[in-house]
Amino acid sequence: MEQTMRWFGPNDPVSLWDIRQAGCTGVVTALHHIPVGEVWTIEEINKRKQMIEAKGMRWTVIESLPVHEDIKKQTGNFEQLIENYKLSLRNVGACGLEVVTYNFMPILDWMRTDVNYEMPDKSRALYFNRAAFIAFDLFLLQRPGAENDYSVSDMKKAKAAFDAMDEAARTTLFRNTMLGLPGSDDAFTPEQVLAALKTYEHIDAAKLKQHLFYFLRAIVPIAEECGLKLAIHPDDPPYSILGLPRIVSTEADARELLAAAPSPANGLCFCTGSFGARADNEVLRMLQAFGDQVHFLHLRNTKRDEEGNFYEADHLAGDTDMYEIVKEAVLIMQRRKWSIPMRPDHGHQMLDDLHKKTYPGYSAIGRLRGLAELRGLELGISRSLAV
Ligand code: DNO
Repeated sequence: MEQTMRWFGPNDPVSLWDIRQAGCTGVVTALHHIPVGEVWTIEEINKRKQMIEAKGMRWTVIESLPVHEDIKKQTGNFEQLIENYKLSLRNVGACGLEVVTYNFMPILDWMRTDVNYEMPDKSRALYFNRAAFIAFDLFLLQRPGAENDYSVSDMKKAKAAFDAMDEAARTTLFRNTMLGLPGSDDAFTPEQVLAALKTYEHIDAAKLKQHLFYFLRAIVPIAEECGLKLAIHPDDPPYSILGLPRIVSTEADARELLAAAPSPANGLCFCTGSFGARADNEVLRMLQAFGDQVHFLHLRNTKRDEEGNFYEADHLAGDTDMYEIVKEAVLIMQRRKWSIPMRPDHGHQMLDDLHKKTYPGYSAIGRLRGLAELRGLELGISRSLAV
């Protein structure tokens, strides 16, 4: 696997040298300063590319070339926005980049209720607590109609969890759930979220799928022509939240979107942590099924419980058998004769990083640990397969 780490750009507290010292040959980044929907120019792409190459690495994957909400909803000037997206792809291709990650999650990207969950060794992990999340929805966000989405017993648990929180805990919960997108310091306001949710009132999963497939049919041929590999990121967590449809959550979803625009360019960012947060996703089987269309690997592990809570475990621990996953990745790469870019997705905040301000999940040392473990695992597996 090509070893990479995500870099949020010049403002990232983790530097490109840090990434290089972690043993990466590749960097995963995006032009976060360009507003969603605007064209990425060749000049801007090259500027970023040169920054990375100056440190002896290459820009392996774009994560993300974000999709404008109007494309997801097919509102406003979405046709023009699709044209802009195509042009960005052409520019990216002209600059010699290869893999483009994006997602089709409405409004919100990932969601956690706690970004400082203390592990027994005092490192900190990201955590999704279902009762806390429902409490947020019902009592803090006060989303109209939220009570129709949960069972009576779920709501009781949420009420009990909420009653047990003091003001500070409620404020923290609110802040965590309203965190903006990874790489951004801006948080959403409840008014923004409620207003945005309203705009999805008439969009169910079937409709959102149609919009995704429409988008794919428009952009996949361009990507193919430019020698690019598109990699859609799954929903995180992989089910509907806040009444919003989520359509890249399961094996069936992935199968459908790949079939909607068949092409070597139409592929997945296979995120073991996102798919793995759902007990009915057989992550290994999915990797076996989609191996030829996996253009990017996010390796991360989660530990679920029966209540629907999950925390981000060490990379080699948790519910997903990382040995089996990496072994399958090695087999896929042998077959495809291509080194799949991989990044250790998230890591615990630990050691010196406990005293630093970093993007939740993206501190340097925890990811370095994950990467080092995965690198060793891969080496051991490929050597033993070669004998
Ligand atoms: C979270 C990330 C996601 C991912 C986007 C891709 O840490 O894996 O936010 O970057 O969904 O578009």
